[in-house]
Amino acid sequence: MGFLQEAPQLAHPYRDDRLLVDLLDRVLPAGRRAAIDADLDALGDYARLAWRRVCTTTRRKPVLTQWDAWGRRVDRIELTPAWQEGPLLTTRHAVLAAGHEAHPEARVEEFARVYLYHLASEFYTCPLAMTDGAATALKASGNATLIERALPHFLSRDPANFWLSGQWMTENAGGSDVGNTETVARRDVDGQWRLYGRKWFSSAVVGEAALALARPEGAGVGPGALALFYVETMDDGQRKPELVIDRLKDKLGTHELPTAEIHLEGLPAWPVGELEHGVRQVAPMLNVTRSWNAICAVASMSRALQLARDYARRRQAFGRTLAEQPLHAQTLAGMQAEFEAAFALSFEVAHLLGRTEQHAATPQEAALLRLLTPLAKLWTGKLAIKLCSEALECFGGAGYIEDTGLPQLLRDAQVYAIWEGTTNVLSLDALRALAGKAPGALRECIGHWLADSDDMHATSAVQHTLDAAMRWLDARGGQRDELEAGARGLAITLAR
Ligand code: MFK
Ligand code: FAD
Repeated sequence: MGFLQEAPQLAHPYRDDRLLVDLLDRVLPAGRRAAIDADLDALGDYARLAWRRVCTTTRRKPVLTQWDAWGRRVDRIELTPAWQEGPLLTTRHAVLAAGHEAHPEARVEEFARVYLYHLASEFYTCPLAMTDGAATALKASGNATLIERALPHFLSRDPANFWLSGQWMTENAGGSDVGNTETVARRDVDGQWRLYGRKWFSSAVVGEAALALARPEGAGVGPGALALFYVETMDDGQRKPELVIDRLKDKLGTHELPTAEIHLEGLPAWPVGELEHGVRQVAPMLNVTRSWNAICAVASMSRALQLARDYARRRQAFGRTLAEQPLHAQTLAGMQAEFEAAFALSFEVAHLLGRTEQHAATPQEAALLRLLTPLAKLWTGKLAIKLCSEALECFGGAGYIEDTGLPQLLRDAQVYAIWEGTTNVLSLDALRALAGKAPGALRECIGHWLADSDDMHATSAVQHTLDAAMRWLDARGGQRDELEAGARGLAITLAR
């Protein structure tokens, strides 16, 4: 046999991650820093084992069996091994529970765990994000009955007691524009609400609960008339017959994640709050899942880059290693710089989220969080695709070959920009945040950054963006359309 190329080796995802370790050393008080070390170490170990599994086994997709041998409807979903291990890993290492502890660093501690666990989890983090979002939205609703009922499960440290929650928003008629929702909520004579309709994407279909948007019967049209409902999907370990799984979707990536089309045929439901303004009520969930999305996008970039850097030291071309080739080294350095910026922005969101939730944030920080959440989600979503694509190229032809485990990084990265609000929808959301309730506080905050910056070009670009957002607030007709058409450019400029 002739020359054999060494495969890239994964460094320890926690112990060898300079960025993460430095961040935690800087942000956390010494006692807290020491307390989370064992969980992070264990999640890093698990991530390494999972990478070995990716490289040595044929990947599997979940399988839906709708009928049993005797003709009974069962809608049973067989999950991949990582998904079966999900509840144990999540609860043992307090992935969700950590984020809801009562101290301002709680979200940083949670998202450090998410960052380490995400790729190993095979997108089990998707329903985890939604469960975290549901816990946050229920807390914000102040609905004591539902909080008491669901949160002990969502935030449990015991796998036997742990529940996942879905987020049932998207329908055929509208994923971005949920005002087109067709699902109807009807009230029985005994006062029980029930949901009737079809949800077109449901990624936590194996979960035990969900928050769902629906239109109470007789309510008006449009988004303002939607209500937010809490549902449970299981009865005595069996899926409720009023929840029918039509099929699992065949997707470009996130293959291990069972994303289903479902029908609701009178599924019992409980209003989370008032019977209108459901979008307003679900917004805390959206902001949490968007923060998860940013952290998970950064985790994908980190993995792709770490492997590409390692490979550059193992692969020779034209008489020296790729790492010694100036142009290849420059390519990697450029990618690393973009990744580090995305990492900093995403963890800044985590930091601000924790401070805001624990009432430790200034009004400026709270306003900044509202803006940075869509910016971090949209920018990291796009950057993950770009960096994963570039990283695959760093392996040459090997980057295109399935059993290296590499192509999956690119396939999976494409989803970050689509779900939880597309790039355009979030660019408009960023405009809304800039023009929203606290533009003064935001401008003041951004003004402080600009005062510290010696980059004249960036300063004038940001000023231009802020001015455009303010004009958008007051604009009408064609002028408003023109400003909206530029929203993506404004958002990316601000994020950078
Ligand atoms: C592994 C990685 C982890 C990620 C897991 C992801 C799993 C994937 C699951 C999904 O994809 S779930 C589906 C996600 N769907 C979306 O994200 C919907 C995208 N569309 C939007 O975000 C639209 O902009 C929106 C639905 C919000 C538009 O609805 P409306 O009702 O036409 O908008 P409007 O009038 O702007 O907002 C209604 C209220 O909500 C307003 O408050 P008020 O009623 O008090 O005026 C808004 O200010 C408020 N609001 C909207 N977005 C908000 C918000 N408040 C705070 N934060 C936000 N982001
Ligand atoms: P559309 O809303 O039709 O958007 C099409 C295009 O139009 C996009 O490019 C968008 O940016 C653009 N666009 C729309 N409005 C505007 C505007 N005003 N200005 C400029 N451009 C605009 N949803 C759930 O509710 N629960 C889930 O569990 C879930 N899981 C998912 C899992 C996967 C793998 C995927 C891919 C999606 C999932 N979704 C889920 C759905 C996802 O949230 C939606 O697909 C997404 O919000 C976009 O909605 P849409 O598909 O209807 O696209």
